[in-house]
Amino acid sequence: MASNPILIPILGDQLTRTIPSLRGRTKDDSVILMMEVWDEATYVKHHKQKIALIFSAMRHFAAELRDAGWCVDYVKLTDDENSGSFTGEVARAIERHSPSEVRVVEASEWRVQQALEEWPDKFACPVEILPDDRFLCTHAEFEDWAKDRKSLTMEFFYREMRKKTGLLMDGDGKPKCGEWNLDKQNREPPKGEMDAPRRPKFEPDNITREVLDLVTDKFGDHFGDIEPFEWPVTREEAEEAADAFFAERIENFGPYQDAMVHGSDDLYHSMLSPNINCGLLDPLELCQRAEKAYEDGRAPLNSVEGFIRQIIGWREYIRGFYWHFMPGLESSNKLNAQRALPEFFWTGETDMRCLSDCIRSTKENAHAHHIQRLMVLGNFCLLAGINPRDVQDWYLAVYADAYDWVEMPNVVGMILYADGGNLATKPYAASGNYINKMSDYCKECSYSVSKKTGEGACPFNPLYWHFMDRHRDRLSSNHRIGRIYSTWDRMGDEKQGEYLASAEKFLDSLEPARKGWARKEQLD
Ligand code: FAD
Ligand code: DLZ
Ligand code: SF4
Repeated sequence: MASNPILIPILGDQLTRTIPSLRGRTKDDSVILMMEVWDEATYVKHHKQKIALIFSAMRHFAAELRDAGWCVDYVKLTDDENSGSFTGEVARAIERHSPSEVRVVEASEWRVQQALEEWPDKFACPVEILPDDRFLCTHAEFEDWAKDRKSLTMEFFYREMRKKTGLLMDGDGKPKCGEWNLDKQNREPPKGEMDAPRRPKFEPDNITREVLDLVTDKFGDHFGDIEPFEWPVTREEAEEAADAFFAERIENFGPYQDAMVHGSDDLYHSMLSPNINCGLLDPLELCQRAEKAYEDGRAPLNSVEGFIRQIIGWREYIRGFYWHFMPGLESSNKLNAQRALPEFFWTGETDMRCLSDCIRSTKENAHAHHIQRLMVLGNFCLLAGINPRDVQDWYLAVYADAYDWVEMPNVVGMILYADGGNLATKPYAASGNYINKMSDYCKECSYSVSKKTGEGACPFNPLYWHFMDRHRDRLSSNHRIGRIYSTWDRMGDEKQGEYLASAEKFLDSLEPARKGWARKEQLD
């Protein structure tokens, strides 16, 4: 080992063997630093499985690097001198190793990047912060695309990314089969029970078992079940999960992307986001595998295009959008939503069958699929006027794939329209009809989806009109949704009054969440 090695901190979502900070380095000139720190584990009270997944994946990653001959300095959460923060741990590591330089890849989150940018002033040795090239679109490319545009429509960004990657393109710059986006073919309601093949389960090994005990001991008051813990925690396992998706589920991924079935938590989704986001899977490689499935005739174009669009379209766009609008995005509340998140988001105790099933899946798996997050949980928060701070905290805490670069634009922009329409051209607001069409939830719900107002009516029905009515000033001029006001006006005062009174009665009945679910209670 060199007497003044290069110190390479690797954060919990940078578990990629080809990460830029390792490139060009040798096992003899570098020390890799990995840190389990209290600050990261508690800035919101993450779901127990999320902490377990990250700690276990970090410990396995460190073990693999050591097996490959690298020197890894691994700080465990319970180590005596652990300072509890990235900055504190890098400072201590500098004392231990006297490095010639610190090399780190930029953080994915604003909060952490602010801390990293203070390191050059804090530490006596040089600090180099490298771009994260695991994303396909650089910050500069996104800014270049966004500048001078009136609206940042994802579809146009996505086309640029198709051209850049060459995915599903024919030779002369045109999309394969002549169309960029086949979303219209991807809106099938569920058919019967839909016995989609389940994702593979991974039995916890000794490293994971130790982490599960640690999480139970230290984070017992956090939301969510710790067991069964089935997530992949190594690259090998994550690849096995991806193999199963490409072998068994991608074929039906497209058509049933928006379908919801009570008790069926995976359906045809890939369930790969927690592993992509912590670095165990490469997003571009996954898209190339999807394209290959199409070329080999194993999956139809609408499924493959849909999957690729989610990754090189939505995922990349969301990341660019986050950095473009931070730090203001975090506090945006253009609809002035002030209601507290209801307690049932944490307990699952509600008679609304759709919500209780989505919250159950969230609690059991630290996961819910996209349309559940968007059109059930998100739609409810939008219509009920839940304040964006509470909603952000909830989504950030409860999902194994949640980091604020991806959670925040989805919450603030996509579900709450709290950014005033920079991300979505209209609010994703819907009555019970939509949920009934796309799921089997309503038939056994204690509310009636066909009843519009009064006792026993599906709460989404009056909430929808209450939302439209209270935001008329802003929404009536929106070309995608404004026409709905002629339906509202045709109802007349009496019918409108019934909708508004039903909604208000329901809203008054909501019990606000007790403090301490999402964040530790502050002592006065
Ligand atoms: P699949 O349905 O198999 O989709 C494939 C991949 O596409 C996903 O793994 C993911 O990487 C990507 N993707 C799809 N939609 C989006 C999107 N809107 N934004 C970014 N990536 C997308 N995703 C997260 O990774 N982390 C989050 O914290 C997160 N928070 C969300 C909050 C809300 C309110 C909403 C509406 C969506 C959120 N999403 C988030 C996006 C999406 O719900 C999840 O990526 C998806 O459910 C993950 O499951 P999957 O891997 O089976 O996805
Ligand atoms: C989410 C998370 C958690 C719970 N704990 C840690 C940790 O102890 N150490 C670590 O390196 N990373 C952790 N992470 C992921 C980080 O929050 C994530 O890497 C950064 O926030 C990226 O900006
Ligand atoms: Fe949800 Fe309404 Fe359907 Fe019940 S009736 S499951 S509350 S949409």
